[in-house]
Amino acid sequence: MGDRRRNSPTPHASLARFSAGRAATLLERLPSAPGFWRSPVRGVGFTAVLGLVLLAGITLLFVTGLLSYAAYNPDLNPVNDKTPDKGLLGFYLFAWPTGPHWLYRLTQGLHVTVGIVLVPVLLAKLWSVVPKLFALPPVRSVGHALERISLLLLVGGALFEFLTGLLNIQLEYLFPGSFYPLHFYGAWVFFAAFLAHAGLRVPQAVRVLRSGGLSGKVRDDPLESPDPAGPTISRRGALAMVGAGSLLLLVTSAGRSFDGPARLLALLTPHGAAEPGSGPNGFQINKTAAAVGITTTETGEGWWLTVSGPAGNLRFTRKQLLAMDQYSAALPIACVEGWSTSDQWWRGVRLSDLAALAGYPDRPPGVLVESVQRSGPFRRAALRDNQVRDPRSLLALQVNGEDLSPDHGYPARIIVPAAPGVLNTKWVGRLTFGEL
Ligand code: HEM
Ligand SMILES: Nc1nc2c(c(=O)[nH]1)N[C@H]1C(S)=C(S)[C@@H](COP(=O)(O)O)O[C@H]1N2
Ligand SMILES: [Mo]
Repeated sequence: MGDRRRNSPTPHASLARFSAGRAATLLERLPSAPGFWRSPVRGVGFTAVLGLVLLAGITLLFVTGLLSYAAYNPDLNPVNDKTPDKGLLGFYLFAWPTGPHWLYRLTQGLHVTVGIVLVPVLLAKLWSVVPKLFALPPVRSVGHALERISLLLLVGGALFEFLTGLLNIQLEYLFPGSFYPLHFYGAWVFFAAFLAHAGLRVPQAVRVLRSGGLSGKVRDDPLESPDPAGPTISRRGALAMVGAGSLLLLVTSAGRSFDGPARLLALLTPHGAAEPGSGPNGFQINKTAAAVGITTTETGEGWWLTVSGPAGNLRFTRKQLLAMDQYSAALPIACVEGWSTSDQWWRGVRLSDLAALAGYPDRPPGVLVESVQRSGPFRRAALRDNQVRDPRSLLALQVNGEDLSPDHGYPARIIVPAAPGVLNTKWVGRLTFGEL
């Protein structure tokens, strides 16, 4: 300041000095200047704690995410596969089991709840390393360039996966059809970058926490501000705030996987609090009959079920189905969006009995299920032989002691143990048993 006011020998030199000074102060004010980031909370110990939490949480997210894809049995039939171009990435697929009957409820409840709960941790982690993202020069060597590219995939991948996941559960099918491949490919890119980063950083994180601990001084701490501002909160306090944020999200979202008062607390999520209404059919609905254009024209007196197989095409009215042996099974609905119901008391005809009528008296094969619904992504689904053979797998006609309501799939719907909701086709019109 004072410098600039002094008289200079020539106007030109003064101008040059003036702009150089201005440029220097401007540079110091940019996020790329080490002095720009002044929070005394930043430090490699703080980053290490958040990183280790993410290591556990994101590994769980990746595993449960891959399981969710496997649960659709995408390799069984193209109608189950929302990512048909997966290629080698489908190497791990297996026949999804039918037990324990709450399996998908658990894996997908964890996937969505952990994803929501990790948001504050992810944001805090990004905040803790943000000076590094702006550091100049952007690239120092070939090795450094490679690391920067992997960081781009890591940060971009993390933001992309969390955003697409959160938007999908909040705004149901915002990206119709395309959500599944986007989130699936994104997961592989993100997790590859994540593993590379963790491989480099976990040893460092463990070392730092063993030696200095969270608040201890680390020599040449790469994340400590060179010009720290006065403290307003301790590192421990900042971590506690992140933890409190996560806890709040946990309390306001986990309830969508439970009944009773817990569900009332699920304020943050669709199909959470207070939605389902009361009565025997008073549990969560994904799409109502009206939403997919189902009317009594399709499901009223004129409805019949077609069952196809080696025995030909057989037709059954609802009355005829009700006259067959009826079985009960206590099974939940567990949606890919993470919400689930507790066990409902379904009653109807065993899929294996229908397979026997279709010409497969023992060891029935899989079945292609088609709804009377004319369009929409979930109007058809294929079930594997292990699912057809499970005695709890039903073409349900009733639930909790009453006829199915129109919204829960009247006149008949599929219910299969441990399967994702998308395989529990509503308003069924045709079953085709055989090689799929
Ligand atoms: C969503 C996952 C994660 C994201 C987006 C992320 C992002 C980042 C970024 C952008 C940096 C700055 C890199 C640089 O230019 O130096 C960084 C540094 C660091 N990360 Fe992560 N990270 C994640 C997970 C993890 C995990 C699982 C660990 C393991 C404990 C970890 C430990 C560290 C450590 C110790 C540093 C400081 C490195 C240093 O400057 O010395 N991070 N992270
Ligand atoms: N015909 C048809 N069946 C369907 C769907 C659909 O859109 N159409 N949605 C599925 C999905 S995604 C879920 S989670 C369950 C929800 O069943 P509910 O609405 O009875 O709870 O139904 C499944 N069956
Ligand atoms: Mo669903």
